[in-house]
Amino acid sequence: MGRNKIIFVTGATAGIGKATVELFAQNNWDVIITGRRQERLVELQTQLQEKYGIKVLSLNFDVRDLVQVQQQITNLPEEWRSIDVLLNNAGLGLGHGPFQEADINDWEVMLDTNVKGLLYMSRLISPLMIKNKKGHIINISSIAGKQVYAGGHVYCASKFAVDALCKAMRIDLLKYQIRVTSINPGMVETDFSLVRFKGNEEKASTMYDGYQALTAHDIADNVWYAATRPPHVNINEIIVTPTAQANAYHLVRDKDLA
Ligand code: NDP
Ligand code: 8X3
Repeated sequence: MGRNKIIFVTGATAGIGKATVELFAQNNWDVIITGRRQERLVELQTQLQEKYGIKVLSLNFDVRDLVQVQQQITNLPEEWRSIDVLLNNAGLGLGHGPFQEADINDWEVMLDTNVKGLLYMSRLISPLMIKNKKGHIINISSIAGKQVYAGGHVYCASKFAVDALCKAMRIDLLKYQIRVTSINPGMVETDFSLVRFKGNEEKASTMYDGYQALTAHDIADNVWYAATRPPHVNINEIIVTPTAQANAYHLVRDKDLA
């Protein structure tokens, strides 16, 4: 019997990344789970192994740290080097206010995580995919990478960069038949807003008040769809919003429905 396929997910300790590893594990994929919160990785690894009987490799590192990323990828055990899917998911928004008043450190964190982290991961894993003659890089971008909204400045810029990098990687990896997909969600109810508003629960929860936001599982389902097409099919991009949202500017709450 051949071995299971492997998905490598950055930011598997919460939200979209966690829902994705659960869905793939449920479907007999082996999973590489990563994130900075070690206690969550330990708990998730045990849960996935016990519930689904699949193999789990847990790697505790920060995608912003090139030295750590290099060490983790260089030292991947042989049986984990044949990666079928890399999901670049680790990311965040920090702050939501006028550009001219923003905390510059928030910009550094967003650009280092959303752009440079994704670059480090893709740069180091794509040669393994080329060597194995198979692979698929799936990037979680955002509708913020398609439209700029007030107070979104650097978060939007980071996701516009992800959009450009997806297109660029698709071209350069073409001759190796490595697929590249971007998934661009609208509002998904996760810890995203809690992180963006720096722990302000009240402010975070108002983002999801009065309408049905997407769930992390909805996005995991998009990742699954993209990853399980026949080898000759590449889903270039998916833009997905709640039914209550038309784009980055138009969202209808229940009280305003016709
Ligand atoms: P969560 O806050 O729930 O999860 C974020 C994940 O990213 C966590 O697992 C976190 O793990 C990880 N992460 C953050 N920074 C780092 C880092 N420096 N190194 C390693 N891992 C890191 O948010 P979501 O699940 O919503 O976000 C996932 C992705 O989806 C992000 O790229 C986000 O921009 C994107 N997105 C989210 C939308 C939404 O409305 N929620 C909409 C569109 C896109 P840990 O803290 O343990 O390191
Ligand atoms: C997260 C969704 O619209 O808040 O990427 O930017 S949004």
